[in-house]
Amino acid sequence: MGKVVLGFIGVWIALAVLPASSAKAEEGTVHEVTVIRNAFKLNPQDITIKIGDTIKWTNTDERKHNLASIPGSGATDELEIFSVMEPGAVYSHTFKTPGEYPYFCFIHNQMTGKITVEK
Ligand SMILES: [Cu+2]
Repeated sequence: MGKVVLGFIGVWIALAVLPASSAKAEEGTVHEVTVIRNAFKLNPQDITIKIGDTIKWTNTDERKHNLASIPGSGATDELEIFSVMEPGAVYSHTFKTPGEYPYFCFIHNQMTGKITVEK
């Protein structure tokens, strides 16, 4: 009877501890993309990452830039990338599906970029 109780406690402890450690293992790399000041450009413009990685955009410009997926062109039907970025704003998005994600600034259409997500 005592072993059963100890075994039960052991399983309970394992369940309590495991979610935290597996969540940590799923964390990917964070890649920085900068909206360059007074240039209407992204740096880097094209970037290749792995599934589970995060892109962190920072708007270093003094004007607002609205980043969005180019409709109908991404690896998913979702609008994966969407952020109204005020000056100084930071926007992060984690990619879970492999493929290409072209995006642009929908105020300044010449500002284009692409995220490629590899398995
Ligand atoms: Cu813009």
